[in-house]
Amino acid sequence: MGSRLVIRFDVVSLFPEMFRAVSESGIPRKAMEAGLWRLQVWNPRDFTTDNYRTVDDRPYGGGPGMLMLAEPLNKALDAIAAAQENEGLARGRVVYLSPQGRKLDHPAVMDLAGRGAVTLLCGRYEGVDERLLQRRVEDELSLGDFVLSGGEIAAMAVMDAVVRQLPGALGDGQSAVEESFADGLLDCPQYTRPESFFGAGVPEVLLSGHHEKIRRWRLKQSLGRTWLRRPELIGGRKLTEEERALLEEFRRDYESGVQT
Ligand code: 4G4
Repeated sequence: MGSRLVIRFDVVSLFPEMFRAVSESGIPRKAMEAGLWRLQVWNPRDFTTDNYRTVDDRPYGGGPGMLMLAEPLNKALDAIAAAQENEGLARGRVVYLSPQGRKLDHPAVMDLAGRGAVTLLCGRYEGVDERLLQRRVEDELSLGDFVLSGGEIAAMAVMDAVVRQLPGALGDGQSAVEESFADGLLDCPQYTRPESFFGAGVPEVLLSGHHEKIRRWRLKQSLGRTWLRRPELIGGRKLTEEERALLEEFRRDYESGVQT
């Protein structure tokens, strides 16, 4: 029997209720029902010991805002490690979502998808005491160069991206390898009914039933869009002879103003 790919996510967050957004809708919900992934959310407030259940304090050196205390986060991460061990899992990689992290991309998603357990740490306020990060965090990831009010939405984006890569997560007929970025290119334009929308039609070839022509048109559009919108992706990818020829064709069409 082949080993099924299952992931356990443990999330540390002051707002556990937010995570219903990923576990109760769409593909991730279906995948969870199919047993492909599990989620447990841990509230650092439950690991405080003072009467006020304090999770934040003012930064040494002064300045605006508050920081998350190291101690409740450390205890939450200890409890997570114990729970993972209890299930016979290797300790999950601890990932901190922050604007200072390296940019999340498809290879980073596939790396996480290959692990049995992943722990996501969500910052609030102005972030987390650096000593907790030094001691416990193994990887710092960012969705991009912008700031969110907390790491929760970034953590949900990571889980969604990872879960849809697990074998069986997408219904049959869909395949993660056929989608954008699996092959390092942007998706081609797509059309559905009606055949005319405010006078705009559908490219003839898509109505032709000629599967090989359709495949070549789609590949040409993917290459062309990637060249126009994300040229650095073309530079970092060796093209096959067919791809080189199709991109050349797209450029000639584009430079002479031909509509596809
Ligand atoms: C760490 C430090 C991720 C985490 C400060 C998290 C954007 C991203 C946070 C903060 C985040 C991203 C509250 C500023 C939480 N914002 N780009 N915010 N802030 O992936």
